[in-house]
Amino acid sequence: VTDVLDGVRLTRIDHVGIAVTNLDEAIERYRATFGLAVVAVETNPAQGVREAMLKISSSDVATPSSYVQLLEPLGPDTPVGKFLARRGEGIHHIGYGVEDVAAAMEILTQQGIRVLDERPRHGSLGASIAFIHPKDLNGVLTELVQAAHG
Ligand code: MC0
Repeated sequence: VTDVLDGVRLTRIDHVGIAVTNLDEAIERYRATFGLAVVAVETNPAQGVREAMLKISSSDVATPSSYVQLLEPLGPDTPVGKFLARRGEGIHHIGYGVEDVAAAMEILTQQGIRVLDERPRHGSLGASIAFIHPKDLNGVLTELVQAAHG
């Protein structure tokens, strides 16, 4: 992250979030199709989801993994629940890696981009996250992910 004019530096694609109606069935489908390892299944009440992270392994050990994130809503009146009702299953958001999510949020806010969170929130695998409004990024709900260290 440098300054406002340069925008926010994205380091990688951290995950692709996919809205699903049945998490356990979706996990089995992705496992059987791609042989992905399930590294975590977590419930995040604040985000209204039960979710699984499936690791896409890189052959280069220096490159951090990226993930398929399967998202099942905890109820109809949650972001993923509303998305499923309106659009059905499919890609819900893209998560990009950043080094410093709080600094990134500040830069985007100064640029007039709508950051949906006032402060970083808890994401999968201990990450700090923030969402950007899909209408400000060409219809794609976008998440910034500062991975947990150690
Ligand atoms: C809604 N819209 C989307 C969208 N959801 N567009 C693209 N991708 C999505 N996922 C569009 C609608 O179609 C509508 O467009 C417009 O945005 C406003 O929709 P709305 O129904 O008025 O608004 P809401 O109440 O559904 O809110 C949408 C919004 C919300 C994106 C602001 O879902 C939100 O704050 N999401 C961030 C949190 C989140 O999604 N959490 C779940 C994943 P039209 O053209 O019809 O007006 S949690 C997660 O993933 C964590 C655990 C992690 O990664 O670690």
